[in-house]
Amino acid sequence: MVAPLTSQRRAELPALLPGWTVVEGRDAIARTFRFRDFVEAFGFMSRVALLAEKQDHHPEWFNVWNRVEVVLTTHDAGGLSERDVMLAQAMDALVATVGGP
Ligand code: H2B
Repeated sequence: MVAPLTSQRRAELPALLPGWTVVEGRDAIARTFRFRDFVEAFGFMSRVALLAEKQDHHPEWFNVWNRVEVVLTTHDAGGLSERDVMLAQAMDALVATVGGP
């Protein structure tokens, strides 16, 4: 079992992850990434997949051409945990180098 995010940490989320929103009706966060084309979008997904596997923490995501819609939550915590914050920050850092929004 993974510890859920504390309420103090939740209050920090907007500042920590400004590009992300809280999903309505779920304890999860979401962000839509847009790229120049499919190859860039898929390149991003490939990099994230390797990270996710290393962290043993996997995104829910949906891709159409240049768009990647990501939802993060921790199934083992029944909601958000520090693992989601870490993966979201890693994705944000990746788009800064791969290109994107
Ligand atoms: N990913 C996500 N998003 N949440 C989890 O709770 C989770 C995961 N648990 N990836 C991992 C795998 C778990 O199922 C394995 C057994 O460690």
